[in-house]
This record gives sequence, C-alpha cells and structure tokens, in this order.
Amino acid sequence: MNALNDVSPQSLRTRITKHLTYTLGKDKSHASLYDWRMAVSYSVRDIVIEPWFAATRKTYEAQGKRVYYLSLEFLIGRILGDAMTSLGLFDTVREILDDEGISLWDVIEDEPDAALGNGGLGRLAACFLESMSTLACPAYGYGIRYEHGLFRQKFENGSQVELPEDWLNQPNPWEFERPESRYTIPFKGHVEQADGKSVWYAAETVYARAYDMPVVGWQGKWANTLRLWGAHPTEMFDLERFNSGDYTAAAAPEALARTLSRVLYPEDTTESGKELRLKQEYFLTSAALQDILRRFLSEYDDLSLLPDKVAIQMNDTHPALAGPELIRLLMDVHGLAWEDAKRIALGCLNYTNHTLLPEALETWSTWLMGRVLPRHMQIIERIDAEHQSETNCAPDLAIVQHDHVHMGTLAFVMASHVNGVSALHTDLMKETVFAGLNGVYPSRIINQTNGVTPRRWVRLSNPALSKVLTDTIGAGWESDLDRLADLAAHEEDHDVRDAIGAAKRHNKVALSNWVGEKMGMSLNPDAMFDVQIKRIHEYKRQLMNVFETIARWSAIRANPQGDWTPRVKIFGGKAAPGYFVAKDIIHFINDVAKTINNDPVTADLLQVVYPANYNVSMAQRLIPATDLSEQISTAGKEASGTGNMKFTMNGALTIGTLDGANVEIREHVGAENFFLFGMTAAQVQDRYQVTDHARQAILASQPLQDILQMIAEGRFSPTDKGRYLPLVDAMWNHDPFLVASDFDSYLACQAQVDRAYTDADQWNRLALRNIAGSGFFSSDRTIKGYMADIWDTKSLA
Ligand code: GL9
Repeated sequence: MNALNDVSPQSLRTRITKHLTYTLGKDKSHASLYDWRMAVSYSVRDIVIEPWFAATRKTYEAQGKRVYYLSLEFLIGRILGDAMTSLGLFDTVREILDDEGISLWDVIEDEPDAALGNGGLGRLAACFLESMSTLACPAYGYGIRYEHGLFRQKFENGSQVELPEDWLNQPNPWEFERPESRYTIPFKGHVEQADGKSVWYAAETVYARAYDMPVVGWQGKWANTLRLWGAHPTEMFDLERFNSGDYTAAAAPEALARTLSRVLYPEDTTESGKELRLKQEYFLTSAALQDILRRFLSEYDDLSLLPDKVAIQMNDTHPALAGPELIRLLMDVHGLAWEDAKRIALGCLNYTNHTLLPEALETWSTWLMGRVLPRHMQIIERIDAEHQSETNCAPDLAIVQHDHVHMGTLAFVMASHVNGVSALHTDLMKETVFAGLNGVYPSRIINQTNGVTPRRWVRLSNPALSKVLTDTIGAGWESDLDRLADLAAHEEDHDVRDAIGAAKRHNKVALSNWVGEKMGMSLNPDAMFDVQIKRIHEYKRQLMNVFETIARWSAIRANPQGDWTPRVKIFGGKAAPGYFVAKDIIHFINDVAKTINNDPVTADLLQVVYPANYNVSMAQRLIPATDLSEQISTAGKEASGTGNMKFTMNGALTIGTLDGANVEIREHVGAENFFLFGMTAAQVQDRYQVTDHARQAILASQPLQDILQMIAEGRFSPTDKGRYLPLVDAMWNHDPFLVASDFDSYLACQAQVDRAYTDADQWNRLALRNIAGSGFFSSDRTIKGYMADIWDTKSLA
C-alpha cells in the first residue's frame, strides 16, 4: 500500500483547512505562521498514519524479528520538510500555501529543531531510523523525550553562552502521547532473598510514559515508530499539603520525577559520572525492555524464542544496562533460571562502539551503581565472575575493576556482536582498547561503516543538485544511491559539469543571503567556501584550521597584489559547557574572525564566519553550499565522522587526514580527487613517543612560529593581550593532538587546494567524481549490513 494513492492536491487543501479550523480553532484570516505550520504538519502526519498502521499489521502477520534501537540520543532536527520530501508532497503543499499568501519556507523554518542529541552519534541514530523505514525493516527506536534538548548557543563578546532549549514549550504535532503505555521504573532500596528468588524493594519509583513519533520512509511505503519515554510521578500530587498552604512541597514529588527526562546531557566525547545520568540510562533501558517483553508476550508464550524475534542494538554504552536489566526481568519477573536468562539476553543484544577516546569510556563506581541499582550490581558481579572464569582472562579485562563498573566491557561481554563504525576504527578497536576482549571473544567484533540518509542530506537540503542528478542519471537515486556511480559516464559532458557548478553557486548565493540577514556580513559567492562544522573538540583540530587562516591572512597582507584564491572560512559547532579548552577555542576563532573581517587589506580575499548555534537545520544550509570540507582530526581519533559523507554527496571536495571514514571516502572517490595530508594512525603512535614533539615541530616550521608569535603578542585580543598565552604555551609544551606535527603538511595541502580551485571546470569535474563515488555512504547500505550481519532480519517490502 502506498500512502500517496489518495493524496490529491484538493484533498490536502481540504485537510489543511480542516485542521486550521477544527484542530487549531483558527479562522484563516487570523491564522499565524504557527497555526499554518501546525495545520500543515497535522495534515502531513495524517498521511503517514496509513503506512504506519499497515507496517504494524504486516509486522504482526510476518511473525518475524523486530529490531529495537536503544539510544540516549536521537538528533532528528526538523520533521516537516523531511516528511514532505519522503511523501513527495513538497510542490503540492507549496502551491496550496502560495494561494494563501504563505511561504512554505517560512512554515518549515517555524518548526523548532528536535535536538535530542549532541552530534554525530545522535544524528546517526536519526539517519538509521529513516533508513530502517525506507527499507521496510520492522524496527522501533527507543529514546528519552527530553523536555530540553541540546542548549542553544550564543556568543557574547566571542565567548559561548549556553541558553536552555525549549522545543516542547509548544505542542509537538509529530507525537502521540500514550498514557496507557506506561511502566514503573524502580530505583534504590534493597534486595532480599526469598525462596531462592531475589526481590528488589525499591525506595523510589517513576513512571515511564510512551510518546510515539511515526518515522516515514522514502515514498511513504513504510513507517516505523520512534518511542520516546517521558518521566512521570508515581506519587500523586499531595492535596493535603497543598490545602495546608505548602504549595512547593505539594508539587515536589512531581518535579523530582520529571527531572529524569528534563534535560539532555550536553557532554559529547567525555564522561560525566553523574547520578542523574545513570538514572536516565536505566530509565530508558528498563522502559524499553519492559515494552519489548510485553510486546513479545502478547504474541508468544515461550521466552526462549526471544532471540529469534528480538534484536536489540545498544547505541554506545549508554544503554549497556540492557544486559543486567534483561536478565533481571527474565529471572525476577518471569521466573527463568540464571543460565537461561543470561543465554537469552546475550542472544538478543548487540553493541556499537563509537569512540576509542579513553576519556569517553563510561565507568560507574560500584558504590553509586550499588546504591541506585542494587539488584543490577549483583547481576553485574555474577556476569563478571562467569566472564572471568570462562575466559580465564587477565584481571584488566574484568567488568569491575578498582571499584568501578566498566560499561564498555559489560556491553561487550553481553553482546552477540560488537561493531565499530568505520574500517579503520574497527581495526583499531581490535588492536587497542578491545584487543584483550577480542582475544577471548574472537570474531565478536565486526565493522559496519556509518552512512547518512540521502533523503534529508541531498534531496531535501539540496534541491538544485538533486535536479541535476535526476536530469542526468534519471529518477530513483534517492533509494539506490549506488546509482550515483552512473554520473561518472557524464564526466566529459561539459553541460553536466557546468550544471553541477551552477547548483553549487546557487546554494552559495542562498547561504550568502542568509549570512547577510543573520550576521550582517556580505560574502563573496565566488570565493571558495571552506567549511568546518562539528562539535568543538581538541582532537578535531579546529585550531589547526584557525592557524592556517592566520597564516593566510599574514601572507596576503605581506603581498596584497599576489595571485590569491579568495576564501570564506566558515566554522560551526558547540563546545560542551564544562570543556573549557574547547570554549577557549571558540573565543579564539571569534577573535580571529573579528580581526580579519575588519582588515580592509584582505577583505576581498579572506573572510571568517562563525554563525552561532550550529544545529541540524544549519547543517542543511551549509553543506550544499560548501566547496571544501575540513576533516582534519588526528589520525586514529575520529571513529568515523558522518559530516564528511554528507559533504562528499553534495559535491564538496575534502581536505583530510587518513582518519575514520575519510579513509573509505578517499578509496571510493579516488585518491586523485581527495586532498590528503598528515600522519597516519601508525605514524601518530610513533610521534607520541617523541616527548617534545610539539617543540620540535614548531622549531622546524617558520609559519607556525610566526603564527604563535602573533597570538602571543595579542594581535587577536588587543584589549586583553595575554588572553591566549595559555593556548600558545600549551602548543609548545603539550599539543596532545599533534597540531604542530601535522601543520606544515596541512599548509602545503591547502596551497594545493588553492591552485585546484582556480580551474573552475576542473574543480567541477572533481566534484562530480566525489558525488559519483559517494553512493556507498548511504545509511541504507549501513542498515542492510546490520540486518544481514547482526540482526538477521528481513525487509518486509
Ligand atoms: C561519535 C564519533 O566521534 C564519530 O566519529 C562518529 O561518526 C559518530 C557516529 O558513529 O559517533 N562518537 C561520539 O561519542 N560522538 C560522535 O560523534 N559524539 C557526539 O555525538 C557528540
């Protein structure tokens, strides 16, 4: 059944008017942009319902396996544009709104971003949900309905300031609240043994209430559910206290319960170690598993069948309590024996690792774990004891070490499959952090290179390029991205190369207009747009990019009449609120931007732009308008990257290191179409053996010495000349991510990029080859890999 069969423009028009009238209670003459957006959203949502129901029906009929994707983060972004794209309703809705004098783009932009994630890990989960629907893979996403998503970023005198994000301050038209789907989540208290059974007497409880969002796939043929849990009090409002005038105390239990789903932790690749975070992790995990078991038992009565019907994916270690929790539910609630419970749990569970950075690997003190989840602490200890005795492993492979539970080890031991997210990352997992576990559980680690959905990241965000693609290779590439390879046959066609260049130029003009409106800067759309957008982190080396910007600025000033390639350097990204080095980097970028943008000598040749509050919607604007994609992390540190893939699909060329998925991107697009620089992961390891690597590299690089000198002199902070002395000192003496050691190689590579850009036709040719080679990076390919190698599930298309 195709959802679009009965969507005529007239019926959609009627639907929108009806929702405006009866759902919003507004007359057209008084309807605000918000009212229109809600009416359009409800109308589009209506159309998703039929494939959504049909998918549920087919899934029950097929009696097949369902996939459950457990993630503390889903970075969805705006939904309306994506849903209209999938359903092919863009033009119809635009015409309807045009007739009312309403701009479709204004309506789309009125929607708040659903920012229930920090960065790549959360956005990957969102792309996966969309691909699972496109592939008709029966699946549920399980997450938390954070009232406040990732903070809003603003700059005050160049420094990051965090403001609360408030997307649920208004109704969310995409969700269905399910008050009847509710589970009790216990915390704390103590465990007693009775008749050989363990009984956990919890001291606190909250309810997890389900909120469902349909996730529609390409062309509306299938829709899965994203089920987000909101925390609600189990204790009723205390009327007696209220009546006696103690209003605050009367509301206290309710407020306390709700804190569980109040905010997303803004940490990215660092560990927070907070009790509330542990409770959030358990809240999601327990609610999801109770829901999974309820659904299973509504269809089957033999729990030993669970691994045949249920595949659970743990997105990083955040839901790693799924192991002990599933064992607990199977034993304490459903009466299974330990051996059976453990075997069944292991058969269902899988774990994806997303980072090797040691500071990001979660641990919880046994004291905290034992206090918040006393029954789980017992189960973890038993899993650990058996793990150690069965594998006879070294003590450093234990789950509990030095009074801390190592969640990576727990997830690994309780998973059928453990996967990395790029070929290099998976190899490094086996060689480094998970070498020992790989030894005792051989062949458990496999690779599934990340991907991104081309529906949102090309078709929706880049209509100009999408038209060129369809005109050139025909329709259908959106759901069969390998077809982009057909572009290669058109490489010699001047018109196709021109069309690709014209689409890029169109997007750059649109971005320039937006920057003009938002920041009052006027950009030169003929300059090369050089973009680095991602979380601000030392290992991602935004600093190296700023240093190159300074070198460029100095060089132009020394010879303003030289043969320069004009560039616009664009940065975007947030720093974790407690990551002070990253916040200094933000301040520094803004100070450098201010200095350079106020220099009339370089004005036509170099501009630096850092729009505040980078998010999914901003990425959708920036990526299609990018000529050069900066993927410059220290080799071995970026597990995969996914922005790198989005840029490639949109015809940007990459300057990058052999890190994460860059390695595979380069293989797919061809080495001659990729600007490579820097040390390999192996060379990085060797370099760390040199104790004064930074000092040596700086002394060998005149440009770097000059840059550090300018910074130390206060050229970018004239009102506070010493502001960046600590940064300069850290460069000479620490430089943990080898900016200095890779700098000259980066500088030389950037000069190569400049030369390449002067030949516009050749650049378009390289862009074409990048697009043609990007088909592999569709998340459809990734999900097919998970279905075949990990979940053992079939498409119900
Ligand atoms: C990350 C990795 O750092 C990225 O390289 C990877 O592409 C994504 C998705 O696999 O996962 N791991 C991680 O903790 N984050 C990632 O982006 N951080 C955030 O999501 C903020």
